[in-house]
Amino acid sequence: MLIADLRSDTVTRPTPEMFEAMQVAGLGDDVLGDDPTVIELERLAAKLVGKEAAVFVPSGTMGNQMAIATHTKPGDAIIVEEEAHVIFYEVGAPAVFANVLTWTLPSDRGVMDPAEMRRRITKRNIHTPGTTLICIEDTHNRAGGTVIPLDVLAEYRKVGDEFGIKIHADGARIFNAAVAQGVHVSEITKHVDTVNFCLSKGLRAPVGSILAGPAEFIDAARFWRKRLGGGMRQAGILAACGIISLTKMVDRLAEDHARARRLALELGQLPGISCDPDANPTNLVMLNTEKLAADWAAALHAKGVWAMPAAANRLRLVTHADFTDEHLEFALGVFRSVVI
Ligand code: TLP
Repeated sequence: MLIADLRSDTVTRPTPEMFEAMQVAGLGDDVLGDDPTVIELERLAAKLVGKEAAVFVPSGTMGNQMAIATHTKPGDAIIVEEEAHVIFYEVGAPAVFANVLTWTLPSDRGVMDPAEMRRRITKRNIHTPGTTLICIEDTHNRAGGTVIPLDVLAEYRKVGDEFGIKIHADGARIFNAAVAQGVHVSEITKHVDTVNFCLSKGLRAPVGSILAGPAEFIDAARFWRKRLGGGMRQAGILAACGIISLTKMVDRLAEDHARARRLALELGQLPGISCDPDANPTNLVMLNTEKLAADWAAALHAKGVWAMPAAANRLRLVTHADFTDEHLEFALGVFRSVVI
């Protein structure tokens, strides 16, 4: 039976070219700093996002937490959107590792208001923690893969510069944001000090993320990677796939966006479901369900369509390279046939 796995873009399997690249990759010991394929990936990644340096890390979660811990001191405050991945899905890590306080801000579909940001910044004194980092998420996962407009990013930069506060982007899907806006990724990353992005989502690598930023920052972040147990040895095997991700997998993200739009347009017409396609501009589709999303997920699963609830009445579908046109037609048919 065909399975349409829409749980996440993390489910993509490496391509035949990736398997081949793993076999022939030059290897060393990355903790000792001499794995040539990791070095090549880090150089390529840094150049792509217009930063001095980059470090290859096992996961996006680790990249984000290394960034927060490197940018801050225990007891500092950071500004972050209230439904951001670092708040919602990283198991309280900012409190555990960096020991920071989080000022969480509401947003309009993942986009925080720069004026509100300015109001929430605190200066360190005998009572208040100092705010030392703004953390943004682009695309925004829980908001439905939404994109932060470039002019808003420029406003964030102004706020950061005005208060001497660094900006970190959780850009797990930043290439989706770039493709959706028709710009080179560096047009986004030029507004932030550091960026974390995943190779293992829409870009199809089996494992791995990149944290990029100023050389001195990345040197310091490497200590956090080791401290968190993220030092990898012959990591060139994985980096070889990451190189293919960055050189060959970016443009095809437009296909995932087109299939997501079809899902949003057609499923939003079904009884008991609503969805605004314009609110889901990339590869994530959030369906508002009258009945419980968990009931939808169970009924769909029984028929070969896998999806995860994002909230009680919100079902998340994520398109990716292993979700083809055939899967799309199949999934639409299954949705039409399900009775909740
Ligand atoms: N997100 C996963 C789950 O954790 C929810 C998914 O399936 O979407 N930032 C953002 C915005 C993310 O969406 C994710 C993964 C991460 C960071 C963390 O990446 P990993 O899973 O590599 O730690």
